[in-house]
Amino acid sequence: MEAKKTTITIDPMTRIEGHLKIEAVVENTRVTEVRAAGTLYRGFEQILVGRNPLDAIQISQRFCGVCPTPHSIASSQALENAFGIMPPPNGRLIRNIMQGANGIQSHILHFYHLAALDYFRGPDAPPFIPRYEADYRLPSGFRETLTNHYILAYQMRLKAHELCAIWSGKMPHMASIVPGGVSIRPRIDNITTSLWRLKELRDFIDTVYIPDVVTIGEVYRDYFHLGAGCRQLLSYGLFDMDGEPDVTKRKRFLPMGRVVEDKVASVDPSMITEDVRSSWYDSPSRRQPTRGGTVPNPAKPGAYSWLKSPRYDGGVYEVGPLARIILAYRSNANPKLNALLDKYLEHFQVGPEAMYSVMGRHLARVLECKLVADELEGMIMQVKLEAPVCADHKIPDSAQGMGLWEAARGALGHWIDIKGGKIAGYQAVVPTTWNASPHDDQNNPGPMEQAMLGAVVEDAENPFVIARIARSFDPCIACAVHILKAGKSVKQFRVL
Ligand code: NFE
Ligand code: MG
Repeated sequence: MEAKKTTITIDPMTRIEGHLKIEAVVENTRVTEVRAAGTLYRGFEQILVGRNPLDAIQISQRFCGVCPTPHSIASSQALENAFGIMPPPNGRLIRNIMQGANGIQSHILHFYHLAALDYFRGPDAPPFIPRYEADYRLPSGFRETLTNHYILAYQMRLKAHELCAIWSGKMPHMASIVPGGVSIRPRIDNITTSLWRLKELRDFIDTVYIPDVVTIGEVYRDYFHLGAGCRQLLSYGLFDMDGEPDVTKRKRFLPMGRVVEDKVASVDPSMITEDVRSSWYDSPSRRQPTRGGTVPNPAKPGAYSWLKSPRYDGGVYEVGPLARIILAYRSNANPKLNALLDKYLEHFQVGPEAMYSVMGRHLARVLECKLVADELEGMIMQVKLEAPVCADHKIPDSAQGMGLWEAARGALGHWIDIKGGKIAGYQAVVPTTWNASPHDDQNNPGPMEQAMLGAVVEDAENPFVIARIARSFDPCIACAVHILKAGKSVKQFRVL
């Protein structure tokens, strides 16, 4: 019998950040080919060239309104690496607090305002309609509860934004990150007002967010066995715990490393390259970010995405909460995390391998949120009122620097090349570039593309399974210049 072959296009994918298009070939209900495309051009790397290096911290934050905090930190770390300085303990701690607050805000945003509506039917009123009809399995009583939590989650995000802004001046886009540390001097009221906001957030995570993820996980247990992806994980590690200048040796609360075939491996930043075979760029392929280029060509034959394909030693790697949590778990880096994850694996009657899945990503995200929120209190209490917050710097005439950090969505790297005291080159390799990357030079699909292969789509007119897999990665294709082609054709949109 001839196979029934259909191509499904979801463009734009809604309830994510930025502009993502998914094209999936379905043969006899199974997904056999996927192309994930970033349809928004990010021109920031060129905008930075020729400017004062200090501008990078402010401009690179504008990559995105959800994750300005990690961009400003990665950028300042790249500058510090180039200048040969490190922040004093107070500067390091205050950055960790801002990062923690931003991560908590981002995870709550992703679960309640982007992903949860994949699993529960919201009220029959905007913004909850129009919606697609999926297999909404929760008993009807949960509809009201989750709608209330959806609204409560906005208030919690406000608290998390405030927790960050107490130290950053404002959110989004922060004023206080500077090379060598931060520009805010701690006062007793910064500390006390941070603590009570954190307490409310911790209560919400413990009594609302975790139980809601567990409730959804219980009725969608099959999603622990769907959307595995590439099963290779990469993390640069979250929160600096000491002032070691070499980032690969620095102690981090969640470690730097990789997981390959369930074994832990180290990270050598020189193994990171970006392929552009499938990307609309004419710059050379498989270049390290220190030598990378960004030369757009929207007419490039065979290309289908504005995202490049970051690879580690040529291999495909997933980044994000799943990578951080499984790497920490496999490295026994944090006994509290291992106990927490074991408790929920037992609850769901699955092994750690089931974390490579749609529901595994949601579970990793909420457990990380708890772990980070619990850890922040100690960091806030360690801030010293009279101690320095920043090291002095001098802009060198010529230098290179690298900042490796974690954003909510995963491993984030900024690379700067300074010549004549100005930015000569700037490359950022962001989490969603890894996760939503297109096919690479060896034709290997990116992590999200791989996660969709083999998925069963019963109704090509309503491919909600593909949307659930995409959203489990919390993709963000953010913040740059649209490329528009004027023309008469009217595009057909499927909004999921
Ligand atoms: Ni725009 Fe971001 C995060 C970064 S993108 S949200 O988290 O860096 O992948
Ligand atoms: Mg880049």
